Amino acid sequence: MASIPKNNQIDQWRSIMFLYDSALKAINTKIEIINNEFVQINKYNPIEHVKSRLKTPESIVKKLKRSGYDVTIDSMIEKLSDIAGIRIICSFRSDIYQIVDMIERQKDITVLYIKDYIKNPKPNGYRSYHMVVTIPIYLTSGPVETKVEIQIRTVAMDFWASLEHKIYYKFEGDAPDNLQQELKDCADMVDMLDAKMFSLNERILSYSKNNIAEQQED
Ligand code: 0O2
Repeated sequence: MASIPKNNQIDQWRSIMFLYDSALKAINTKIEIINNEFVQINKYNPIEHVKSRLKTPESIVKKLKRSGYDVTIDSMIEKLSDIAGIRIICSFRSDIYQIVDMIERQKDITVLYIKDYIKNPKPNGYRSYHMVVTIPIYLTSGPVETKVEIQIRTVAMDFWASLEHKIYYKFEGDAPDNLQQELKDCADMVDMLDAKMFSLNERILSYSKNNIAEQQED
């Protein structure tokens, strides 16, 4: 196959990244609306914060090489699902599944696949809910379905994942056994903390409801 002239590749790269960037914007807006609707219905804010990012060219090349794929724009589009990534950080585990449900009900979002690392944590202790979705981006030439990876996790899970990520890269994936074991122990503590915070919150909510009911009876 004849090689593509360099400026064509640059143009192709720019057009592709424009699509991913637009998809991030579209999903971010949807999440904001979902959050606002949630606040209206449930009277509290389930989302602590949202982070979004486009994967860097270095990170794209590294991942393609690590997975044994060709380092080309076509293989990046076909094989990588997390070039556009959004992370939604929630207070409680139960919020995660409500948000997932609200995302799944959006008519223009197609869920390609999910990975529920909360129900099935990774052996290292990683917990998070991953959805790979597509959303149409309307260009003058027509709609282009564009992939976005949405990661949803609690504040505590996110705290753990950031530290684990740092250690993973520091030791290039080969951290000493004792460090890996301590991280796994921390992941179990994070899980316990999430469960405790959830039950505490439930008690606080039922206390407020009972208080209001008692005040109305008086
Ligand atoms: P980076 O450097 O964060 O971008 P798929 O995307 O489904 O085709 P993949 O990448 O194996 O294949 O999917 P998976 O398991 O859903 O992982 C996607 C991303 O989730 C990773 O991207 C990480 O950001 C995060 N992740 C997955 N496993 C772990 C883990 O054990 N620890 C931490 N801290 N994060 C994890 P990248 O490109 O691997 O890494």
